[in-house]
Amino acid sequence: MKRIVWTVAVFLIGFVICLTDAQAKLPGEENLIQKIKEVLTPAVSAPKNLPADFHPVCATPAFVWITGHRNELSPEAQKELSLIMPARPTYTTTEKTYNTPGGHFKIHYVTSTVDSVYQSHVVDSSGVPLYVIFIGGIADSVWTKEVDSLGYTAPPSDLGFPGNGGDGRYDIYLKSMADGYLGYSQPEYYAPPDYIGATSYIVLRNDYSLYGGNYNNYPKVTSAHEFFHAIQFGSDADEYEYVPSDPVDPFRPYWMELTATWMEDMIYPAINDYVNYLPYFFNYPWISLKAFSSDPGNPSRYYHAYAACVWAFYLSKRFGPTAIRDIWTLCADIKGDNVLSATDDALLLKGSSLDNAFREFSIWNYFTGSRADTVNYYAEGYRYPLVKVDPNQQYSIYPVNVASVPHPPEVLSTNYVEYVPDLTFSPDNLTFYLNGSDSAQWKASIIGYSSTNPKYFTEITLDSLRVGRAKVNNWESYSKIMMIPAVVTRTSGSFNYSYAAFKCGDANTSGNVNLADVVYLVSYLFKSGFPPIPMQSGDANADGKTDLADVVYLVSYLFKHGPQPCG
Ligand SMILES: [Ca+2]
Ligand SMILES: [Ca+2]
Ligand SMILES: [Ca+2]
Ligand SMILES: [Ca+2]
Repeated sequence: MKRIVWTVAVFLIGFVICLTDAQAKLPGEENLIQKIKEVLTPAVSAPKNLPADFHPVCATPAFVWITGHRNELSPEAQKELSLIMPARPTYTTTEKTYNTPGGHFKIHYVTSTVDSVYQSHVVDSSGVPLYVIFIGGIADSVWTKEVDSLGYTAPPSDLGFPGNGGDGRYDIYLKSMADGYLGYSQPEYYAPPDYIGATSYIVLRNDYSLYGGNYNNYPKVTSAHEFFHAIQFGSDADEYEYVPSDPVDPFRPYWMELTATWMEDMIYPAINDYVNYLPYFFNYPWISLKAFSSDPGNPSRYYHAYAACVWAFYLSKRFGPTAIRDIWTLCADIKGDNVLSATDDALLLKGSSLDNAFREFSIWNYFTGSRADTVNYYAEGYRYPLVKVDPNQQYSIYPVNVASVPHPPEVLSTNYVEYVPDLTFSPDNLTFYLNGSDSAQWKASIIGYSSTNPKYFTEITLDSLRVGRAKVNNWESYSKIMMIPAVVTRTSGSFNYSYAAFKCGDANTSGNVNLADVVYLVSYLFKSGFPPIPMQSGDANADGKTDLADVVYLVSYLFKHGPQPCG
């Protein structure tokens, strides 16, 4: 009942705003206000039976775009925001504070009302609740690791700014917030020296029992995650993709979220909470690395930015532990979204590029779960799910000839196409052909996989028509051949591709190459006979055309010791 009344109220508010000032609204502002209201609504249930696939998330994205854009909201939205969200969090009873021993943090809390900290009566000799001391100890530890050990620049101090929580210490507020959220960071004032980075404060839950305990892992990974947001805001508080045509999620801080989730494991490597998000990456390989959604009703996109932390795990293992820091340093050169070019620049210095790294990343993502190789790929890959192969893209009967795909890959995403060798069709080799949409840039790979070594890896190099092929010899030595097309275009969209798997030169699809194929080709070319299926199987010299030159090539191969079909 309560929920219905609330929904109606929100709807009416939205309706009134629509009537009064439709022109002045920013894209997504209604969704933003609703989201912030939702987050700031105190928790109503503790503990409760959460759905099996539920996972609490960071609420920071809703708060990121207020910095620098609050003044662009419609007057109604600004007024509403000032009511629900004052400059700093407030309490309805007297606020208490605790300065952490490390000297960096001031913890704000209360011991009564809905915001009361967990077990507020359990205190130390000076009367400070042990829960507050516990949170303070975590915060000090996170600062030591992220700033002193990993070398990230500390967030700028709020000393000298209005409403700074009392002094220049970094402020953490313990508050009740809605079920489903772990905490958030709020960027606040653009700060010197360059006014690209911003000060910030953090809000953590006064009580994590909703998720099964308080002196447990959630305060730790949440603090590591949110404090890394504070460091990010200090570099570039606007490092997110901005898509004004999206009325729901114009602000997409995917890079902030995926690196903050990765950071959890840098600080607390034994907790592995990030693994809970990973199915939302590995079950949907065709969803963009940049995907971002604030809609929990769309879990594959709602959780995707957290699950995409595997990109940061790949970058940091492959290019060294400072790779993420290097990219964030370059992100800070330009206010706003430049992460993909920053990544490209950082990787060029390390002898790679964004395109080449993304192709390699698509290979790493095959070596998880039962296929994990913790030396060459993800250190904790055995904890990760296997990447999803669509059942309609698993083949064991040849030849294969497919014109469109069930999940055209989005920008910076992939598909996995699986071929199980059929030695009764062809015992020695098969050729894998790929033709990607011309409106995208592609990188493609072939893996010859077996549970034992050796494995086989090659790139399918695509020409200017986005066409390429790879011939895999001795394919019987692998249990599966995987073809992995990846879209490395960086803008937006999803892109179809066609593909085929055949024995090159086997124009009549008998599974072997002999005089009958020459006869078949001649019949097709000169006597209106049936075409080769797929047409590429007749293209023995692999020049993209099936014509007389292929007849000559096949005759040379069969009778004059000429080169093999497709080389
Ligand atoms: Ca302060
Ligand atoms: Ca930037
Ligand atoms: Ca044949
Ligand atoms: Ca040809």
